[in-house]
Amino acid sequence: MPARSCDFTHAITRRPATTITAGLRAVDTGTPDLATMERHHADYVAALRSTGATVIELGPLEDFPDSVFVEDTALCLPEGAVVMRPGAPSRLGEAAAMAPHLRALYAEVRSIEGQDSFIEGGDILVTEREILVGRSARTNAAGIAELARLVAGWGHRLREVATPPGVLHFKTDCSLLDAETILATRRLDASGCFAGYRVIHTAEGEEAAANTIRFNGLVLMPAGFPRTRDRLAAAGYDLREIANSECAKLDGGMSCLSLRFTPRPA
Ligand code: CIR
Repeated sequence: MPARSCDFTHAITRRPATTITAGLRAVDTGTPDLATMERHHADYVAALRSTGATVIELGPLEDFPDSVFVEDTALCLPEGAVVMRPGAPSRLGEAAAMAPHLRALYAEVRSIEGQDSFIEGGDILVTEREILVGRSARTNAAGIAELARLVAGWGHRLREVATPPGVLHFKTDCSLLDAETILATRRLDASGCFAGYRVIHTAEGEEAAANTIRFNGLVLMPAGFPRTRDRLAAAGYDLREIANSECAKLDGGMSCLSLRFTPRPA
C-alpha cells in the first residue's frame, strides 16, 4: 500500500544562487563552490525524477543566499500547504517567495502569521501517523502552536519534541525511511522521541548521514558515510548516494533541498 509519508507525485527544488557563498553556517569550514554545488544539485534532481515524480525546478533567488534549502519554507501535506515563518531573519522572505508556487498546485495554502511565531520545515518530520516538530533555535513554541491549529483542521496530530542543543534542525539528526522506520543519531534517539517506531542508528562518527530522504522507492543519502550506507543496504533500502560536500558547509543535507508532496485534488 502506498505510504503518504514516503510516496510523492511532486517535488519542488530551487537552483542555488551565486550568493550561496554567503549562506548561513554554524561553523565556517570553507566557502561552498557554486559550480560543484550545481553539479550535486543536478544529481539530486535527477534522482528524484528517476522515480517518476514531477520535479518543479525554480530559478535562483539571488537576494536569499540560503534559498536552495527550500524545505524550510513550507510544510506540504496532502490536504494543503502551510507557508512557514523561518526563524533566521535572512530567510524570512524565502517563504513568501514560495507561496505562489504552492498556490499553483494546492487548493488550500495557509500561512504561519503570528509576529512572534517562528518555524522552519527542517524541524518537521511527517510520519504515517503524526507530525513531529522539534523546538530549536529556529522554531519556537508559538510557531509550533500555530502550526498545530492549522493542521488540526486537516485531521493531523502534531507532537512537539526537542531538537538537540547545538543541532540546527530536528531533521538534521533523523529521517523517515518507511512508514514505520526512522534513521536517527543515537543522541536524538536517546531523548525517547521515537518510542513506537523502528529506529536504525547512524554509525558512530557518521551523524551527518542522518539527514536522508525516502522518496518513492529510493532513499537518497549523502555520499561519504559507508558504515551507515551498509546498514541501510542490509536493511533492504534502495539507496542513491548524492555528493553533498558544498551544502554540508552550510549545514544542509538531503531533506533541505526539496519539498516533497502529493497534492490531493480539490
Ligand atoms: C541555514 O542555516 O538555514 C541553512 N544554511 C541550512 C538550512 C538547512 N535546512 C534544513 O536542514 N532543512
